[in-house]
Parts: sequence; C-alpha cells; structure tokens
Amino acid sequence: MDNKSEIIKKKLKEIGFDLIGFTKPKLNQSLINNFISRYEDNDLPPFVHHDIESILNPKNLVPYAKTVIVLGLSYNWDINDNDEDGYISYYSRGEDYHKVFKRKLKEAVAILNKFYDELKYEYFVDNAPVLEKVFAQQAGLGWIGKNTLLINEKYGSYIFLGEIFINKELKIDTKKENKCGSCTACIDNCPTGSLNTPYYLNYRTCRSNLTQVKGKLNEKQEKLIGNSIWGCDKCQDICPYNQDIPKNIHKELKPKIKGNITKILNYNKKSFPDFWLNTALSWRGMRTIQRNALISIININKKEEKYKKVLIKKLKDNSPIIRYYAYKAYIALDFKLENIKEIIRNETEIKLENILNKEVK
Ligand code: B12
Ligand code: SF4
Ligand code: SF4
Repeated sequence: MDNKSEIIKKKLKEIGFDLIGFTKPKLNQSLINNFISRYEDNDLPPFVHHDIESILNPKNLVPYAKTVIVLGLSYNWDINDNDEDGYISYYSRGEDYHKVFKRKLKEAVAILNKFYDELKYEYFVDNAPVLEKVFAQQAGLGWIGKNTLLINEKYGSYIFLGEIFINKELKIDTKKENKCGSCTACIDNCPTGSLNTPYYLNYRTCRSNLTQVKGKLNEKQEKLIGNSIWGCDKCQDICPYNQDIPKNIHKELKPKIKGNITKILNYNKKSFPDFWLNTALSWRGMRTIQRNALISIININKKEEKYKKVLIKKLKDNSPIIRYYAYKAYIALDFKLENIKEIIRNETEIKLENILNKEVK
C-alpha cells in the first residue's frame, strides 16, 4: 500500500497538482474546536455551507470514504497593476478556479481508476460542506496561519484547495505543525482590524467578505471596502511565507482582468466580456462588482472628469442599487447637482433614501 501511495502521489504531481496529501475522513478535534464554538455562538461567516452535520462528520457526506486526497494548486502570478485604481484580488483574476480545479480533478480520477477496480469517489472544491483548510493541514499540506489561511512552506498561501474522497486506503500523511511563531504581520497589515484575535476572522468587517455581500451596505461597511472591487489580499501579501515563492505555474490562472474603475463601470450588465464572466468574481453578479467600483470612487475621492462622466451614465442604470451608489458618489465628490437635475427628477428610489439630506429637486 505504501508504495502505491507514493506512486499515486507521483502521478498526481505529473498532471500538475502542486500539493498532494492523504488523510482520514475524520476531522482532528483540536482543529475544529474553534469552528464548533463559532457554530454554537451563531458566529459562522455567510458562505459557509449550511450542512453543518456533514461538515463535522465527513462520513455523513461520503459514507464509503476511507481516504481523503487533499490537493493544492498555486495561483501566484506576476501582476502588472500600474494603471489600476480599483483592487481585484489575485485569486479572481484568472479563469474561475472552480472550473480549472474540476478539470484537473477529473484527470486525477482517471489516474486513480487505473490503480483500482471498483473505485468510488466524490470530489469537491470550495462550495461543499467540507472544512478544506483543516483537511489540508491534517494531510500535511501546510498549517492554518493567524490569517486563517492554509500556508505551505514552499508555495505560501496563494494556493487553492480541493479534495477527492475515495473508498480505498492510502498511507496517510502527518499533520503539519504551525510555523507562525511570534509573527503578527497579517494582523498588523489588515486594513479593517478583522484579525485582531489571531486565527479568528471577523467576517463582519473583513473587506473580502463585504465585497461579496449583495445590496446596500451601511456607511461603516462602505468605508471598510476601501478601493476593493473584489476580495482582499493584505493579510497574505505581507506574510513572510509568501515572499520568493514559485509563480506563473498554471497558465489558466494567468490574470486576465484589471481593476480599472471607469472601464468596469462603462460595461452594462450584459456587455461584460466573457473573460470577466469566466472568473471567480462573477458568482455574485456583475452588479455587485459595479456597486463596489462606485463605492471605491467615493473612498478614493476620484474627482477627475472621467469619473463624473461615468457616474452620470450610471444614474440611468436599470438597477436601483447602481443608481443609488452613482448618486451617492456624485454627491460625495461635490459634483454640480445642476448637471443631473433632469436625470433624477423622476427618480423615486434614490430620493426616498434621502442620502445626504440634500435637496435634489
Ligand atoms: C466562507 C469562506 C470565506 C469567508 C470567510 C473566511 C473564513 N476565514 O472563514 C470569506 C468570504 C471572508 C472568505 C474570504 C477569503 N477566502 Co474563502 N472560503 C470560505 C470557505 C467556503 C469556508 C471557510 C470556513 O469554513 N470558514 C469557517 C470559519 C469558522 O473557519 P476559519 O476562519 O477558516 O477557522 C478555522 C481556523 O482559523 C482554525 N483555527 C481557529 N482558531 C485556531 C487557533 C489555532 C491555534 C489553530 C492552529 C487553528 C485555529 O479553526 C477553524 C476551523 O475549525 C472556504 C472553502 C471551504 N469549503 O473550506 C473558502 C476558502 C477558505 N477561501 C479561500 C480564499 C482564497 C479566500 C480569500 C483569500 C479570497 C480573497 N483574496 O479575498 C479570502 C481570505 C480571507 C481570510 N483571511 O480568510 C481559499 C483559501 C485557500 C488557503 N490557502 O487557505 C478556500 C479554502 C477556498 C479554496 N477551495 O481554495 N472566504
Ligand atoms: S482579507 Fe483583508 S480585511 Fe479580511 S482579514 Fe485579510 S487583510 Fe483583513
Ligand atoms: S503573516 Fe505571520 S502570523 Fe500571519 S499567517 Fe503569515 S506567518 Fe502567520
């Protein structure tokens, strides 16, 4: 069995997985205590899968599972962001990793099928009731850092995680120990104070979370977004384990989009190019992206003519939320109300909000 485990690892490496480890379909108690207490306190972030029973009992999810193969793909790429005014996090700039990962998982299953008769399997990436970072730490891929992300000594934390549950025994790997030591760089560099308690992410203030929440945000949340169009990397950029790591490995994950605010706002909902729709940021809809771009204009105080022009255009958008934020930005930047009087004369929604108690008639 040991030899087979090694050969399988080698084959999975050959098809491009950067990290490979094996563990049992049972969670290590010390790594899930925090999850359980947050669940009991009703303090789990949104976007955590609702099937808590399966999260805590992986056999509930895949009853026949004997081994969990945990896999990692590096997404660290060179980024040229000179001409950007809005921020797009690294993980969402290339092709949607769910798709890239799933293609590779299919290849992995084809390999496993050559080794076993009657192989049964299920694979997952991100959106299943699976604590992926906990499995990854158990399978020796790295450790969960104070920024709550899985860090590997060679590849850093810019890695995606996925798993294959199989009905066969493999030689399991040993859990990696935590190597954060006395470092607090991620905590100190978080712009929103969301990591003030190490290993505990306060999703209510986390910029990454707020850029993904739909609809109207409150004033405090709007400020916390800063200039982010999508996601946040500040607790990773600074991490000593993310310096001098391998890069530009998977061509599918090569950055294709940029955080250029006026360009983003000049698209309408239907005219976003396919390469935008095919990234991991599209899952909350392009209106959420445009809402964040409008909030960014306010936060970075962009007063140039090109911003004014695009705000006027957005005041006529079909979506009330986009019109609301276009109006809010227009007022916040002190552009002349005179120019938009006609556009907003018949507006009901933004008037109702009475955004800054300004008279718009
Ligand atoms: C919900 C979610 C989010 C939420 C909440 C994040 C969070 N930390 O919980 C939001 C939207 C904020 C988010 C943001 C991001 N996410 Co996300 N997210 C998830 C998701 C779907 C579930 C995570 C989860 O279960 N959270 C529940 C909370 C309670 O658990 P936790 O904070 O992770 O806490 C664990 C540890 O901190 C540990 N722990 C707690 N205390 C202590 C103390 C000690 C001493 C130790 C050792 C451990 C420890 O215990 C907890 C688990 O029991 C996973 C995919 C998955 N199914 O696992 C992806 C996932 C975690 N996200 C991912 C990514 C890439 C991101 C972003 C980097 C994206 C971006 N650039 O904006 C940010 C990073 C923000 C951050 N610092 O975590 C990757 C991370 C890969 C990696 N290397 O770790 C994942 C694994 C997706 C994937 N398949 O690749 N995400
Ligand atoms: S993603 Fe950004 S806001 Fe969230 S914890 Fe990390 S640095 Fe803080
Ligand atoms: S910045 Fe320091 S404390 Fe934070 S995850 Fe990296 S090593 Fe750990």
